[in-house]
Amino acid sequence: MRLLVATTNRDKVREIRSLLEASPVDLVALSDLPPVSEPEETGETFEDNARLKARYYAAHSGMLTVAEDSGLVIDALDGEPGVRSARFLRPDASYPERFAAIFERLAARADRPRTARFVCALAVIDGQDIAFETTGTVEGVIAQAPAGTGGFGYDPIFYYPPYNATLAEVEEHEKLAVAHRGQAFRALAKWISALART
Ligand code: ITT
Repeated sequence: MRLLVATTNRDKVREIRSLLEASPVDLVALSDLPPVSEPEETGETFEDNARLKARYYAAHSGMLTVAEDSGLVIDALDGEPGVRSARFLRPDASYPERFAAIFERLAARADRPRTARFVCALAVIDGQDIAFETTGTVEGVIAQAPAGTGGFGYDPIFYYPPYNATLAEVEEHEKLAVAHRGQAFRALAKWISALART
């Protein structure tokens, strides 16, 4: 079974390859196919955007395709950056700039809790149809300052209380064991195993 992993984000590709390492599938990356422009992520939910991306790349490739949409939801900022996590502030803003903007906005709402979650909605499209869907989330707190050099994106400001560390301060396997993408792709791995047995 071949499965197109439809993401342009290299950090996601690395995590997904590791999470599906033991699954009986041949993973194909977008970089293995002729280049196509990226779809516009017009959905208002992670689930809508995951379906939209998987449908788009499945139509282009003719392959069984998985896509995921993920991001950081901060309660005190009414869910921002949310589905706009990759574009927050400006599409080319650096993460330190984004962290500074988040800290500033949180400081203006110091009465609110700093609770947050990472969300990963995953969709598999077979032809036109949704073959499998799942959503993973991990609960945490926005740190007082960035810490750690591992992971990617917002990991340095995502403090995970059970580890007493941010997700950028732990080993990759420790992040994958608890985080949103790990949950979603482990559910996908179960679905693949069940399919492979039929
Ligand atoms: P594709 O759409 O091509 O998959 P993308 O990076 O644009 O790539 P998203 O629209 O799903 O993907 O945006 C995800 C953003 O959410 C990502 O760029 C990070 O800013 C943030 N994010 C998602 N998962 C994360 C994680 O595990 N750790 C830190 N930040 C994460």
